[in-house]
Amino acid sequence: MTKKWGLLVSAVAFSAMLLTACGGESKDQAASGTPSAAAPAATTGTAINIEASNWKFNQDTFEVKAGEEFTVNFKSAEGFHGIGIEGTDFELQKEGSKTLKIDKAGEYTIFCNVICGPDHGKMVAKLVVK
Ligand SMILES: [Cu+2]
Repeated sequence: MTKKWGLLVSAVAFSAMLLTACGGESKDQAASGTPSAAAPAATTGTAINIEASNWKFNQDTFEVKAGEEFTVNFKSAEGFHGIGIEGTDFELQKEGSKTLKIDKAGEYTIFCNVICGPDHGKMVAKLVVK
């Protein structure tokens, strides 16, 4: 019985996610009642906080150190977005935290990996690895 209920809840949450994926308003998220997945894991090294809204990130540039683990805390503050980091297999959607290490210094593009609306293509930021 519990299992059935869990499936139903997942299905409903998933539909809500699909609906908000098109750059919907943030109030949709509250309505979905999805438990927050944002319980921040133990932070490793530097933490960068990336927040996405329609259709931009909270900063143009983020900076981390080469060869050192860092934690990315991601949140879709408005709408439903995700992030990927060019040249890595890093990805997060909606919200969450993940640790990453990049050995090679340089500039990497952070992009939105959810087709989120008309200005999806503008959702890029720079990750500077020094
Ligand atoms: Cu997008």
